[in-house]
Amino acid sequence: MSQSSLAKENNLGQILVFILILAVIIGIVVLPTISAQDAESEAVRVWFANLTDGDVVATTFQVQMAAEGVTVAPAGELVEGSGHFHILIDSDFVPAGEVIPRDDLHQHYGQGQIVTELTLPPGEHTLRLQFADGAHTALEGDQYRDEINITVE
Ligand SMILES: [Cu+2]
Repeated sequence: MSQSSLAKENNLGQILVFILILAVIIGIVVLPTISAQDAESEAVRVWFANLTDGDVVATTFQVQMAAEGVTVAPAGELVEGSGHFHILIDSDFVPAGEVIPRDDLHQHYGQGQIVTELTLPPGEHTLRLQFADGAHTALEGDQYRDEINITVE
């Protein structure tokens, strides 16, 4: 083996070691930071706590609402990361940025309630849970929504 090809091989070895060290640094420092950020943005969730899709319930039934990553608070004040629940009965979600209407099919829980009772006529119904800010404005993203189909007997 000539001296010049030996020198080339040494260089290649150094480059490989350098790449390996770089990969380890990325693995230790960069990737956990990225996944921690993901976890943070995924942490918000709202859902019907005591009902699941396909449930059969009596005409009058209890509904429990749960939230994770946001604070349930009375309406009136606009506080980042907080808001209140709405149950939409057989009605589509309100688009993000729009104010949730107030009528029989759009129930506001503006005292910060997390449990309520509904009375519905027998048949199949779709319940949508929508979390909105202190001014009743629907928030962006599926994490602020839940949807179930139930049968009322
Ligand atoms: Cu509201």
